[in-house]
Amino acid sequence: MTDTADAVAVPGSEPPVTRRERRRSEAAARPWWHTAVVYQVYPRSFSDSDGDGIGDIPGITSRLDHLAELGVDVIWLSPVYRSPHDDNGYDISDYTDVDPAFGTLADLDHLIAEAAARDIGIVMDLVVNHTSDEHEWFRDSRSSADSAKRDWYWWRPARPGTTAGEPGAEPTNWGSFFSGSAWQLDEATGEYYLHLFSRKQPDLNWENPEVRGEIYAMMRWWLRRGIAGFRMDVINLISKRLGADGVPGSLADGAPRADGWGNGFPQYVDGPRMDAFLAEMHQQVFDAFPGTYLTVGETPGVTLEQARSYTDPANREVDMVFQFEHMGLDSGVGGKFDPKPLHLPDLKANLARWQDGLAETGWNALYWDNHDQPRIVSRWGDDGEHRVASAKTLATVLHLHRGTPYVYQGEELGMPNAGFTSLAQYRDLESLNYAADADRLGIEEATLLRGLAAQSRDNARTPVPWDASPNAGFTTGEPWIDMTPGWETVNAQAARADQGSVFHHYRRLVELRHADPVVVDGAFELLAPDHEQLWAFTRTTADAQLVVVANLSGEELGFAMAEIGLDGGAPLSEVAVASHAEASRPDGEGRLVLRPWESVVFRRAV
Ligand code: ISL
Repeated sequence: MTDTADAVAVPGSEPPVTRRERRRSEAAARPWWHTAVVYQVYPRSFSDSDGDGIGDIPGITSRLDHLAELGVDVIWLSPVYRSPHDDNGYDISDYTDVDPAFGTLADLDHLIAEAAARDIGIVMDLVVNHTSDEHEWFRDSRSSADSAKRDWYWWRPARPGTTAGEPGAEPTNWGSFFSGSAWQLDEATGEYYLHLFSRKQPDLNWENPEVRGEIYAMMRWWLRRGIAGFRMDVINLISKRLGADGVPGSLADGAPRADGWGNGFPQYVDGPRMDAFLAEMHQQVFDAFPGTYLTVGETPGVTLEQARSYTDPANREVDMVFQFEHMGLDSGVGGKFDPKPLHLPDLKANLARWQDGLAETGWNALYWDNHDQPRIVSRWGDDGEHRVASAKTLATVLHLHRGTPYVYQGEELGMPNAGFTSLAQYRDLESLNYAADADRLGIEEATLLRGLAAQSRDNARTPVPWDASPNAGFTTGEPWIDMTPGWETVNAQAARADQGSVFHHYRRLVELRHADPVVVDGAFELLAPDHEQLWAFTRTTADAQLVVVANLSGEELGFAMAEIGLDGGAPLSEVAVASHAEASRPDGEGRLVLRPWESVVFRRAV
């Protein structure tokens, strides 16, 4: 068929353009981050250049060729700002300087330049729901009730009729994300300050325009250094119902949680001024610069409806958000440290719901792992016999959904969980606080260790294994946290040398996304939703279709294409990417048998 025969009338265009031309111009109008793959670096554990056992910025720069070979477009850099490191850098004491443990601003400029030379942009982590209690703003704010910055944070007196400091005197019953109350009494003034995370992470008061002005100025300062955007930490918590001007409701207690504290979510998740704050930020920061930036909001508890509004381009708020619904599917009655087995249809249905929900408006961020989650191959794959195949297959299903995929360091190597067996090995404050609470909650040590081994954030925070030399080439010193066992064989050098490795599979997935517009644009349709081993779906554009079939089990899996709604159409003969060197294909009767944890992506014309 010629272009002319394919002509369609496009309103407002004269003369009518061809379908192919229209696709071309739509592709040109597509934001660059639609075709991008983002790689998250957790600096402390990536690569150590100076032998102090802590990863640093020169270490990252020295490993850029690994990322260039993988083909990723963007690095999301977890915090490298000055910090007392109560929460590994998510407690910031100076937003415009680099922590000495990680290097200097000059090192960071060098990283930005070296990454740019490889066509890789740097996205900074924006942590502005809270600062460190050692930030000068908070020092000033806490110095006296009359401080000019008092109102930059949330200070409240003890509950009426109580005495400050006594149990139950906290302004509300809200529990922090990291165990205990979300309020901390400050003896100097006898008032409490709000900290949704650790007590060293006081929440900023976004109602105060001076606070917002400082944050926007800081963001512009970073954009001027040549970064590609921001990942915004817990950004949907910045508008709070705390009796601020014009905000209804205040200081309401929340429903009890498993640990006895109250759940304050309704008072501070997606608060009344969220849209206004994000739109103002967009206008004050991103509109002030030419070019387009990647913005991704981390949004615990976000609903699909809220996400659609946050990511609707017409609202000019953020490009995409990290949703958490799928991360909760294996939480048991006691919460995340009391995990239960995953029921695969729930996971498929959840991601499909988000695909459908953001198909017309908005955009998805796709992830299995980050620095807060256990390793996906251990969580929902098989980190024993089928480690390689299951890591590849989990990668395939995720990357073939519509949205921007995020790869967390080490995920591309199929790294398993940390394998810690004693409490002394843990470093993360969330895990340590939980352990400290275990007695009070009546949790026995064996149960505690099982919960942590499955779900601790430290599972993702062990050093990246680079080669088979001591400490896997991560450091010449003592690593700040134990290595994940098995690095002698599971390491980047070995993976790069093996075309059948998880690394090369990720590389092929990235390459496919860059080469094939169906991966970016294709409409998503889930097949066989109730199947408990098979994850199958199609991605379809006007001229091509991808058929994804994945066996999410350690058993061989046979089925007829017709059974999953795939009768007819062009034959499935072209394999776009597959987990095994020799991909299984349907036989003459349309029956396909997949090996344990095998996945195949077929491509055909429509
Ligand atoms: O990790 C979690 C649960 O185990 C989440 O509740 C997590 O705390 C939440 O998603 C917010 O995460 C972000 O902000 C925190 C920081 O500790 C996390 O590392 C960060 O990703 C506070 O800044």
